[in-house]
Amino acid sequence: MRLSRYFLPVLKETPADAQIASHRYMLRAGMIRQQAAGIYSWLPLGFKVLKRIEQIVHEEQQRAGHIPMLMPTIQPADLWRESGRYDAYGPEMLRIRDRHDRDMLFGPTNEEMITDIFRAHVASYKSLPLTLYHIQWKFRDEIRPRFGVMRGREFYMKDGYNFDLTKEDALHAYNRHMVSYLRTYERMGLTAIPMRADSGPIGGDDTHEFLVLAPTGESDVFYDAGVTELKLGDREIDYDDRAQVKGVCDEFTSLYARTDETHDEALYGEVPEDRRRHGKGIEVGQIFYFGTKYSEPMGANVQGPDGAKVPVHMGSHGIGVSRLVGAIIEASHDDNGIIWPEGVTPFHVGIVNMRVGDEACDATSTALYGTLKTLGLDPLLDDTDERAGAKFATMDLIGLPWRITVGPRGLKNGVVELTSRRTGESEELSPEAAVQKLAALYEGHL
Ligand code: P5A
Repeated sequence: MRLSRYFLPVLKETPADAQIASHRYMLRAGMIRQQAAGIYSWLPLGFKVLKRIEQIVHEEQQRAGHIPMLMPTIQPADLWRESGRYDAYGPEMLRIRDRHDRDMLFGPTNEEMITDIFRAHVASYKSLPLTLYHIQWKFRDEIRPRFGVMRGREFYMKDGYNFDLTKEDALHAYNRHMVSYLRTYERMGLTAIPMRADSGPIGGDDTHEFLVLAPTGESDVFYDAGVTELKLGDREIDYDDRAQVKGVCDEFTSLYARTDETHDEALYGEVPEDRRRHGKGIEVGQIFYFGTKYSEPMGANVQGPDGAKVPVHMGSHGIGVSRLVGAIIEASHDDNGIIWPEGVTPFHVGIVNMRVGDEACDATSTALYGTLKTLGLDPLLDDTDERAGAKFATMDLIGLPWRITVGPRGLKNGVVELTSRRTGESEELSPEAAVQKLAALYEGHL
């Protein structure tokens, strides 16, 4: 993309009502615009990051064997009356009446709807196990929407639902989700720690939240410092291998890590004192096993191997896709702006043409731009006639991990400058060497 033709409405001023870095930078970098409390438009730069995150979520869900689909945002109230949640959900549910006086709602989650789909089309245990998921907008009329996309009213969620014959099978689905989530967050450059939590309006006793540690997080967390060292890395996972998947879950959940909802002072006291930590975290996902809570009242039964009809065991599993944009910024920024991890950056590299109109600068910038694109990279070329200082400030603000600076002085010696946004370190390279280096850096991220 050429910056001169892009839509990047950056703000110079710090918005007064934005209290945390991610909200400030998302507004200043022209990523979002608030349209009503907790409701945002995603401007092109923000939309690009949202889509990169969504793509990683899709890839990791499908790697785990889960099947994508799409359900609507608007749901009939009657489905929720069947499960008993229409009244139980409370004022967070946005209730709507259509022109025929039918009660509808803007879905805050989809347990009822997916259970309805399942009961209409699946009758035998032979169709199990089954995990369906979608990525769709949700609405929760939060009492205090705040911190930008972190606690929105309209927000984008990946929600998946597993259907299994037995509790044991459903717990494997739970474990599979835990491992796939660990991989998903790691690909985004995040450490998200699974913590025992409370199930709230979704239900069930088994639930873990995934928390990114950050002082601006809204959840109180207590943990053994050892959990922050755990990494899934690039180990091979066979998602059908129950023992392996459970082994990974045990590794990630055996040390103490709980939110304040389930915090247990006695158990915490058993953690060696020098490893006890109490801090704040951002909840970027949650997984649940709730057995037959929805299948029983809604009649989602299958015929088992012995011919008897039994309600299926279910769980649901959510990732806060739009919240992740904010969470990643909270975890990765400095005083000058955002620092995107390579896995989610909106553009892979910014090319700053220091003297637009200079023949050599224009030719080299354009050639770099073309070559990078041919290699499958997505560069942003600053071909505007802003001053150098303003160009660098914008690049720092929008946080592309790499910047190539093309200036007349360097070109006289046949070099451009490649700068890391994270370390601020620069090196002078020939344009060809800069391209090669970037291609190598992004291997595995394309
Ligand atoms: C699991 C999927 C559920 O709704 N039903 C379907 C289950 N879980 S949850 O924990 O309530 O939500 C899943 C994730 O969505 C994000 N989230 C939000 N993001 C932005 N603004 C909000 N108001 C908001 N509410 C929830 C969180 O990341 C949460 O973990």
